[in-house]
Amino acid sequence: MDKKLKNKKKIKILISGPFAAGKTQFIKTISEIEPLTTERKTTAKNEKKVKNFTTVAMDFGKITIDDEHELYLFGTPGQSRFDFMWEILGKGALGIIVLVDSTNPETFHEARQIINYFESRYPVPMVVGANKQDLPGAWPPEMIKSALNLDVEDIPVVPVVATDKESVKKALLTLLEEIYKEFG
Ligand SMILES: Nc1nc2c(ncn2[C@@H]2O[C@H](COP(=O)(O)OP(=O)(O)O)[C@@H](O)[C@H]2O)c(=O)[nH]1
Ligand SMILES: [Mg+2]
Repeated sequence: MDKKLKNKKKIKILISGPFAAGKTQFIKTISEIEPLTTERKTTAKNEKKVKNFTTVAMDFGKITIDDEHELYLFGTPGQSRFDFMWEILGKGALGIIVLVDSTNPETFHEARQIINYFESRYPVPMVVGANKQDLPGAWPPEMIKSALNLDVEDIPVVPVVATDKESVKKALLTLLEEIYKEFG
């Protein structure tokens, strides 16, 4: 194997957030490899109305940021009945992006619970992605910041369109800046 490739520093990032926030999409958009996903047919009726497939274990994708660094993206399942996976996937993560569907305030409470979970279990740098900013009725990041009660915490809330590569890249770079601040 190419020595340079072998020596690339692997940075593990978690992509979390409620059901249908856009986690699988986010990883699909940016991954250089065909992302591994574990989507299955949605069974719960209320979830089926939102989409037909859901992530049951994880999504996985990879992106090279420069000659020395590779990001490994692990998407968590959204529903809390799968939260045992959060614990497994959280191990060794250097940062977390919590995606929120900006058009669906009903999910904000769950987003806040996910943030609480990772703050207590895996206190690493976090960025909240206010996703689906391309859709009408999307709450702006500042409003989501207040709704999630993040005003006093040092967690950036950035606008995201998970279907747009540049937007996904920007969110990841914001998180990397937070990671560098923390770990140098
Ligand atoms: N318009 C729009 N649709 C999005 C965006 N991100 C995700 N979606 C759609 O929202 C739905 C849920 O996304 P998905 O990635 O499956 O959510 P997950 O449950 O968090 O993995 C899918 O139909 C996506 O195509 C976005 O930024 N804009
Ligand atoms: Mg998914």
